[in-house]
This record gives sequence, structure tokens and C-alpha cells, in this order.
Amino acid sequence: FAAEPATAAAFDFKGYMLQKAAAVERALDEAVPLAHPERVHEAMRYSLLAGGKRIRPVLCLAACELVGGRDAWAMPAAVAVEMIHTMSLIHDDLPCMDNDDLRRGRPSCHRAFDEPIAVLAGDALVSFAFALLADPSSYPADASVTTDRIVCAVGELASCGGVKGLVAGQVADIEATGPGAPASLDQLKFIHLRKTAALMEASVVIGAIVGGASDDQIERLRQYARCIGLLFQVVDDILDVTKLSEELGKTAGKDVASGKTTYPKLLGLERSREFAERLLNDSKEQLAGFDPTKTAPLLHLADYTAYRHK
Ligand code: GRG
Repeated sequence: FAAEPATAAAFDFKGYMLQKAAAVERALDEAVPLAHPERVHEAMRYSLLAGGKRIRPVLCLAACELVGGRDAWAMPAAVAVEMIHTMSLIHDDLPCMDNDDLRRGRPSCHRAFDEPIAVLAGDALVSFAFALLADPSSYPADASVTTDRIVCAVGELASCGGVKGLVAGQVADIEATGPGAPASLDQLKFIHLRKTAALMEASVVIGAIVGGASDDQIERLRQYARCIGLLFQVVDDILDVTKLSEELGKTAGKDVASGKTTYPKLLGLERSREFAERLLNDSKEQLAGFDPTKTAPLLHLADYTAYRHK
């Protein structure tokens, strides 16, 4: 995209992100103390506290806040979604999958530790996430998070990770790499709605559930998150091409070089940008019916997804 929207100055988005990400960082640190058996705990902490952008937990907190909840109500869910995200990255980096030596600028988990520990650290993070989300004592006394709502939140996280979500996206992505690369936009959308959008969707929806949202609010927030999940991937693909042309000869543009199908390959750069713009507008439209004094964080998270540079 050429220019960022003029609304950017009205809300201190950077300050908001820094403050929320710092709170998430503290909660993650407290959630997984170093304990026996130490090596697997070390690996879990190594990957969890490696300094990601924390987009999913911030989406979770922002959705909770939008529907009238407080950060403390959504923090267990925010930690849980980041644990699932971290687990998916650890497993994605394994030699049997993407075989990546680096993650977030440092050795990937199986490189810093070993493969069995990386697999088990990932497994432990999934169990941990569900235990935290399902435990009523995770929620502060003033939270009106009923058992019904906890059960819905657990179901949402389970379905986003499984064969209808992340696993389906990852399998379809693996099958589509190389000569079998997806030929159609529908196939590409199938992959990204599951591999990338599903966890963003769950993050927003679970935040809304614990914040006390109505079914209608949850549905609109679900659509918002699906749009920004896809948008995230389209922008990733666009950045890959633009970075590649900027930095030809350096390491950027891995997916361009890998034979993976991307939006620019199927649509060209201009139409990919138009598609991204449409997704951005569609995501914002979903927020129209909410209290306008509370929508700034999610509106700006959508802009951030669209206009980020990395
Ligand atoms: C959850 C049960 C279960 C299985 C996971 C391995 C696997 C199955 C799925 C892989 C999913 C995957 C690696 C998706 C990529 C998603 C994505 C866009 C990652 C990058 O997200 P950022 O940019 O990363 O938010 P940071 O580092 O900022 O956190």
C-alpha cells in the first residue's frame, strides 16, 4: 500500500502495543516458571519468550476490551493463544517440516536444544494452553467468566488448532509445495484461512467470549479476524516480493524462491494490493456496530496488519 491512513495520529497505537505486549510478556514469564524436568521447561521458555510481535494475544485483549471486559479477564486466553502460536512455530521449524535453523533471529528450538525436546516442548505448550484456559481459577474474582463461556472458549481453541484449522492448513501447505503448488486462489485461501487466519480468529473470538460478548458481536468479530488473518498473509506475500526486489541477493523472499504459490504470483502485485485493500475495508466494516469510542485498537490493528513493513 502506498500511504497509511490519516487516522493513525489520533490514537497512540505504538504506545498501546508496547503496553499490551509488555503485560503479555510478564504473564508468559509467570505462566511457565523453570521447573523439573528443566530442559523441557527451558525449551518452552526459550521459544515463548523469544520476542514475537504478540499480535494474537493483543487481538485477544483488544476484543475483550471492545465488548466491555478487562485485560485481566482475557490474559489467561491471551497467554494460551500465544502458547499455541509458539508451539506451531516450534513444530513448523522441525527438520520434518520446514527445516528452519533460525526463528526470530536466533536458533530455532530444535537447534538450540534437540529434536525430541523441541517436539515435547511444543506438545507441552498445547496441553498447558488448554489447562490454563479451562481452569476457573485462572480468572480474577471480578471476571464474569462463567463455566459456559470457558467451555466455549476451550472448544474454539481446540477447533482452531485441529484438522479444520492449523493442522489442515499446514498439511495443505506441505502438499502444495513444489510441483503440486496450488493453481487457484481458492486453494491458496484454503491454506491461509487455516494456517494463519484460524488462530487470529480464535484469539479475537476467545477474547470476546471471556469479555462477555453477545453471539452477534462474536460473529462480527469472527469475520473481522478472518479478514485480517488473510490480510496478514497477502501482505506477507507482497512484502516478500518487494523486499526481494529491494534486497536482491540477500536472504529476503524465501517463499518467492521456494516455489510456493503466493498472491502476487497468482494475481500480480497490483491486484494483490487491491485484494489487501478490500480485506482491510471489510475487516473495518465489521466493527461499525460497536461502541465507536472503543474500536480504535482493533481498527489500528487492522491498519497495522495492512501497512506493516515486516
Ligand atoms: C496447533 C495442534 C497444533 C498444530 C500445529 C505446525 C502446525 C500445526 C502448523 C504450522 C502453522 C504455522 C507455522 C503458521 C504460520 C503462521 C504465521 C503467519 C507465523 C508468523 O506469525 P508472526 O509474524 O510471528 O505473528 P511472531 O514471530 O511475530 O510471533
